[in-house]
Amino acid sequence: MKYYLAIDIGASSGRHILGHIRDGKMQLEEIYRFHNGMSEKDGELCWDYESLFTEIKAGMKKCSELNKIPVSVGIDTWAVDFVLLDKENKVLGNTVGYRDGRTKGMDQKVYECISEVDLYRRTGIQKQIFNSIYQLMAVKENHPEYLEKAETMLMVPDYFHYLLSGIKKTEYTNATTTGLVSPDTKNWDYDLINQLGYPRQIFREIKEAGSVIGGLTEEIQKEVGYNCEVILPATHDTGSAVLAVPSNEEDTLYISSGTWSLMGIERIEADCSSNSREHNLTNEGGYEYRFRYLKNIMGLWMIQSMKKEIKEDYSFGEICEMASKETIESIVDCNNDCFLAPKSMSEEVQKYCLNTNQVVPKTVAETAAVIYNSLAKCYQATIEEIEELTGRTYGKIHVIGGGANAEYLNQITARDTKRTVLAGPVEATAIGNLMVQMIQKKELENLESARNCVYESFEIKKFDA
Ligand code: ADP
Ligand code: LRH
Repeated sequence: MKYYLAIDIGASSGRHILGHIRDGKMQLEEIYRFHNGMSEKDGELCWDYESLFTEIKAGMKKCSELNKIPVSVGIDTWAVDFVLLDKENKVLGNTVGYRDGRTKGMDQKVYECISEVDLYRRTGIQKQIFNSIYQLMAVKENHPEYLEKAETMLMVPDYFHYLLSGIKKTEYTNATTTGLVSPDTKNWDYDLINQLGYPRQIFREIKEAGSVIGGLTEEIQKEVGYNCEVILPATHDTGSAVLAVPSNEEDTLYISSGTWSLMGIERIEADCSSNSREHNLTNEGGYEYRFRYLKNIMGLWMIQSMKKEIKEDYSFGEICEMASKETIESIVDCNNDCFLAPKSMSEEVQKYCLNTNQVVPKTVAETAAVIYNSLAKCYQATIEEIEELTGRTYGKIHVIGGGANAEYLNQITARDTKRTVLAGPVEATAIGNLMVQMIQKKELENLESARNCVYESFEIKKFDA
């Protein structure tokens, strides 16, 4: 049996999933899971890459214990965050995460170098204040010494791949989320990088998803008990997730639903027009240089944050079930920046309702109901925008990722959008990660047959409009 290991680290949790093909179907085994999140350090919201790497190795060791040694391993994580490495390959500064406030005002600094209109025309990336382009401007403004000392900029999964293999490579799909890659050349836009005054030599050669970058270092082999190839999956988690949408139909609409809700379609050409920019849609780079034309919606982060604040230890399933019994009709604008990193999510939702003269939710169930209903409304508005921009219609929505478990949200999404919702697979990101490794190793023929295999292998629940 040939096993492949996907290490999928989302903003809220990470997991090691072993995959193999049996009788034409993909089989998954979750062998390790760990928590993830940002926490404050020196007044900045940071990730803890050291502890994440310890978890990465602990999960890899599990394969030895189970005597299921993978042929290859690949890591995907959330997008936009990066490390700057000095000449000794040490991380410069705090490992600041995308929800930190350091990017405030950095958009204007960027637009002093290039107008917002030109930036979108060149990169096609939706403006989000936390994109790496704005984070790098924050480094340039507050810690120019880091940029002076930096030899390499690596995106988070590239950094972990480097720690595993000793080889520094930049994977294409995640690189596009920096806002510094050209959708035409699929390479760093060095003119843009020069215009912004970022040191061009820190941006490494870009490799396509599916590239083999090497084996494990001797030190890692000793720790985990085996050697295997390190293969670049679509290292942007959304890039991996969307590969696992179980459909080969032309007009397929998806929501990759986890910490964020990423709603959109796959297409061959990027749309960098003003119309697209005005609707704040993005063209993220995908496997085989396809594009994900989508919108970032604040997503289940709002539920996650609320869950953390409450004293009761409800599960996500319980919160979702409780919300389904409520009748409160208040709606918030999920994409309002006030929900990005509030001190208290429940209070922020309440404040929003108060300020807009709506009923203020008081209980956990009511607050969750407001959030779920607001997400469904946001999905409805986003479909309309995508249909207008693409001139196509979409009769179904594929919901993939952890959020596919949220039955109530699936029901109201079907109700509000008047579309059939097809929910699953839940572990789409890990599956997409595995698909790229399996295609590279010729276990699966190509993306089309891999998507058929996903369709055959996993349960998909249907919710009628
Ligand atoms: P990420 O990869 O961004 O960390 P996941 O894809 O793991 O996120 O999705 C996690 C989210 O899925 C949770 O925040 C939660 O809202 C939702 N979720 C998971 N399981 C359930 C469930 N049983 N019922 C309702 N929602 C769920
Ligand atoms: C989802 C995700 C999304 C990005 C955000 C930073 O996990 O990668 O695609 O926009 O995190």
